[in-house]
Amino acid sequence: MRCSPLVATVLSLPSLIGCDKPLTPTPTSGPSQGPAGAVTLLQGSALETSVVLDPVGDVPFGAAPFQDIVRSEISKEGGTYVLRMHVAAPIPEHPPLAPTAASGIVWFWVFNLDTTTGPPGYPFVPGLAEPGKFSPGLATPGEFFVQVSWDGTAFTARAVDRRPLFSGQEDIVTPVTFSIDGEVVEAVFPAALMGDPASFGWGTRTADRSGPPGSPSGHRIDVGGASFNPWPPVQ
Ligand SMILES: [Ca+2]
Repeated sequence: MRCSPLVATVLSLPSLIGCDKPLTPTPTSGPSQGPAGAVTLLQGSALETSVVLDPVGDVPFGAAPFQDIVRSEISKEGGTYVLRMHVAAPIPEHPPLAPTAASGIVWFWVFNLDTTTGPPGYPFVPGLAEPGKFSPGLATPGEFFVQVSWDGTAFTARAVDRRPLFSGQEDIVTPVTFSIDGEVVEAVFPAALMGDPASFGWGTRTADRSGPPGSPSGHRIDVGGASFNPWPPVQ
């Protein structure tokens, strides 16, 4: 991978925290309830929002409730995407790492920019297709993703553009602004970082990581509703 010096444009939201700053999660109200998998559109002044709900308690491996996705959301305001994920319990300031998460925990949003292709390689091992574990075809055909990670010491967040992998180049990693507030994980990135496509599929995942990215050691914990949901949101 190679890192981009570009840092995400930040909306003027008081809850946002720079990606290199310590986090102090605080409780918030519970997530909105509704039928699992529903996609709704909330449209106001220059704001588009897509919301997808997911059941509580559908995580394997005895995973913690703070890895259980219950609501996923993306909004676009101007040239900026705001990503939110509600989980079933507040995320601790120092989340404990289960054996399947010896190297960390990840909350992420995946973007499928081209439904006919999927880049091979990072962060997945080409050819790995073991059920329940990551594989190029199973877990993430998306060309772009944003993830908030806990490695046992610190939280970080980054956007990963996997499109260069199509031509044998390295993926592009860019730090992004994020926050954790109780049950809500939020990340912000400029649409230009993804090429600002008019339409795409998006979805959320949580995962355990027991080895470094690219090793056959990831376990998917939860998928927020359908693997991919339409953007722009359906009306
Ligand atoms: Ca869930």
